[in-house]
Amino acid sequence: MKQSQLWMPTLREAPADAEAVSHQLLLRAGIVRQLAAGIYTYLPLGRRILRKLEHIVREGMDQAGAQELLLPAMQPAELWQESGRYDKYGPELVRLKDRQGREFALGPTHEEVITALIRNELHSYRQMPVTLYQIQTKFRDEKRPRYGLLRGREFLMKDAYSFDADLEGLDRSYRRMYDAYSRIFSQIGLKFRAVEADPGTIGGDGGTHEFMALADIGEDTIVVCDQCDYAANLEKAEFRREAAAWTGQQQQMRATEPEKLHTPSIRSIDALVQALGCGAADIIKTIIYLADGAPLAVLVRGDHEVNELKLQYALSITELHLADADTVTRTTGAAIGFAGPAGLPIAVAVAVDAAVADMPVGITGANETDYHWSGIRPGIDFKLGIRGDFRNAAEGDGCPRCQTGQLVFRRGIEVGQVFKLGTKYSERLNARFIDAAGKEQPFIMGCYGIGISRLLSAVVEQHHDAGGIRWPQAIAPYQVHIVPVSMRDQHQVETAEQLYAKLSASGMEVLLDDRDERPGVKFKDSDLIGIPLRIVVGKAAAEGKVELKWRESGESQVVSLDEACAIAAGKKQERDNCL
Ligand code: 9G3
Repeated sequence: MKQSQLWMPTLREAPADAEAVSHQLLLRAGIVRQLAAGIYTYLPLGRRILRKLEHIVREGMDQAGAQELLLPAMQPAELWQESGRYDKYGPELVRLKDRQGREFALGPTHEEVITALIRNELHSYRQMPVTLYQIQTKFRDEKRPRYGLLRGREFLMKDAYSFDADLEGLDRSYRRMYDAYSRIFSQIGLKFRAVEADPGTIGGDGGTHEFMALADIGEDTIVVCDQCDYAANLEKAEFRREAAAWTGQQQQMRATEPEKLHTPSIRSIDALVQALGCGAADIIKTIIYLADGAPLAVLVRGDHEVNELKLQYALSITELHLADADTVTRTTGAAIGFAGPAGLPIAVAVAVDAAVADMPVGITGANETDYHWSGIRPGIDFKLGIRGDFRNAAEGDGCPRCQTGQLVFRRGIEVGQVFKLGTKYSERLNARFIDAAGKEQPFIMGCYGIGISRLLSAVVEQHHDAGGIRWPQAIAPYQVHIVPVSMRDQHQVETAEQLYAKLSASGMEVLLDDRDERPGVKFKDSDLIGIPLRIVVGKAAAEGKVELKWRESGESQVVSLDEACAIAAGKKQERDNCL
């Protein structure tokens, strides 16, 4: 492709409202343009990259035995009413009426549609397992679209659905998809971790995994072991349980009776640590919740955070909300920041995290504004109430899987997710088959998503530098960027043309920068759009030499024309092998 023909409107600066690096670079490199909030056009360069991503995902799905189909984006509201989800989703579900006034939704996902299709077509266990997938535009009217393609309102997703006759079959389908995802993300060149996620509705181990691309812009906090491959999202992460040793402060406090401390306006853990010279681990943090409407005091150590999901599961709480200031004052008799377990009204249930129950003594709020207690002894100065694991994993906790690893927090962009749905949709939509015993059973389903357009941004988040994007070989819009330094030097032009013809003839995707621009502009643009291999045709062309420059590593070498072709082709050979 001649760059003078390519419509690639690069920008020197990104618009101010583009915060994420990937968003800035996708705009500056002429890859996308925004039509409306969260709604994007893929320009020619962007379309090429998207097609390569689709190709890799398609290959991966086909190799895993899944079959591609294409489902409608317009979905009759009746299906969502049958599944009970029509009212569950609010404004995020894009709704419209057809000319007869019949209600439709623009598909944010396709569980209902695929189940309705299958219930009319699959009737016997002999026809299973079957996994179907599509690559299609999804619509979700996000409240806060942001970071370009990372959180859009119209985006490209591969969504797959598996149908099995029993749970063992689902395990097999799930594992095949899980393994296919690992291959796909590796092939794309993404650093990722498959994290155990909240199993949500369907029980059983391995209920859900989320594939997280590691990136600081990521909205999800994941917990990973620094030694083994344990990884989980924060709401589900476990940790090795170890009784903490008594701190010096705790030993001191243990020796004396509880003492009331005047702590005017000292409401936070940090302020308390400053004022009392204690550690956060010496404090018993008391947080007041409304659990299904009833006040609940949750105690966690000062250096820990409440894990609300664990709390809800353990105490079978449906609605859990932090109590507002008035409720806290009504419940504890004090302003927020002075709540403590000692002296709470009997009506207030108390949930004590195991780490607090292990403390010999601690500093707590006095349930009196501007006062705290030191030397409060769990089980002596207050009843332990309901004990359990109610806290988030913390950095430095031991790994729950291997005995030596420690947990560290990372940020991740969710680029894929695999779910075991079980019969959630087949029951609601009455999708059944006849099993081997002649009995009618609901299908056992799984669903599997990859955010294809989101992948584009995730790759850029992981592959860029100050100069711009550094595309991994497998999805780069072109493989080689030939840059003649001066279009006025006939020798350079001829050499560049020769190289372009030869490499293109060998099947490579080549971009030739034939613009009559200053070298600096050409090199800046080349760094920006990030084609993996640049061949600079400069003065040395007179001696038949050109300079190869690798975008990812920055390495460069001067070689003969033939060597340049061989190396470039070899690079291509390497790519074809891995595809
Ligand atoms: C909705 C809206 C937004 C949604 C959903 C439904 C997320 C919804 C979860 C999934 C689960 C899997 C198949 C591919 C992989 C993910 N956001 N989800 O169900 F109506 Cl407005 O989409 N679906």
